[in-house]
Amino acid sequence: MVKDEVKKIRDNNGLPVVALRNSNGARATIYQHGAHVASWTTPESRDVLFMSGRSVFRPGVPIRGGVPLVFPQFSDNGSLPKHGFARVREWDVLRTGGDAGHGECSCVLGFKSDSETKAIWPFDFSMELGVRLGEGLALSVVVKNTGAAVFDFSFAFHTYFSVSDIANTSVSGLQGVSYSDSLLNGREDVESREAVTFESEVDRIYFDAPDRLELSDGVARTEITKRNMRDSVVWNPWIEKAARLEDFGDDEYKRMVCVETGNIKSRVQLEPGKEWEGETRFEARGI
Ligand code: TA6
Repeated sequence: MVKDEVKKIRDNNGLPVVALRNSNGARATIYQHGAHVASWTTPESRDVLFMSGRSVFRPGVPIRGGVPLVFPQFSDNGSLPKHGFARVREWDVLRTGGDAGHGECSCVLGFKSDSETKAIWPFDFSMELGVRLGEGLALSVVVKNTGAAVFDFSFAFHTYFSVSDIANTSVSGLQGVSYSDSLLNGREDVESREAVTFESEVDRIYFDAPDRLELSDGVARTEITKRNMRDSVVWNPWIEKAARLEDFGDDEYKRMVCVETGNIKSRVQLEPGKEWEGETRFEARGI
């Protein structure tokens, strides 16, 4: 059996990273920059998450791949920077835990409002991201209103999954679910297909999506579950958008898909002193 470990290391650019290694052989790395889960490898050595070969790893710049955290604004739906600020801020490591025979090792990162966040979003809050690495990967988030004024926010795990070929990739579980198509100015419709497939750019927010979706690329499956989160997003940039993204390779759209979980359309409203918690889990499956 492999010895479990939780280590604080630095990446090639000197950025601090928490590296988790479970006794079952699973591994994950989490950047303090954005509390960003950058990789997750299963006990069978399957690399489940996609990371762009062109991603920039620098303070103030979002990482392209893994699990960016969207907070407190989704996309351009408001006056804040795109997808908010949580993904470009430096987080603290609050706690770490080896698996100690429980089959899970973990870490918790935290981030609080400060003068920089208050200059653009005038609220007091604290946030924690919990990462639990066991048979699968569980991510939990807690947002607390530590101020005197009520606020509302969007939150999402903007997860990039690695796929062997987008042409064979499908996301099932969304049939009959209403969505807004970001490529058609938010036009709303209902998903008619048993499985969402990819022949061009796809960028849809599914409202009140089921808590369990399945991603398949014909070689492997990943089960994506969520708790206390209402919406899901499916995104692949396809050829033209991939070419426009500076930190993304022209052909990389063939090897990734984002399946996101969060509260996007239905923003969370938090009274002073209250907290909100949500969770998403990924389980790797065979075909
Ligand atoms: O969640 C989908 C989306 O909002 C897309 O519209 C797409 O642009 C993507 O996120 C990536 O956004 P980013 O700011 O990371 O380039």
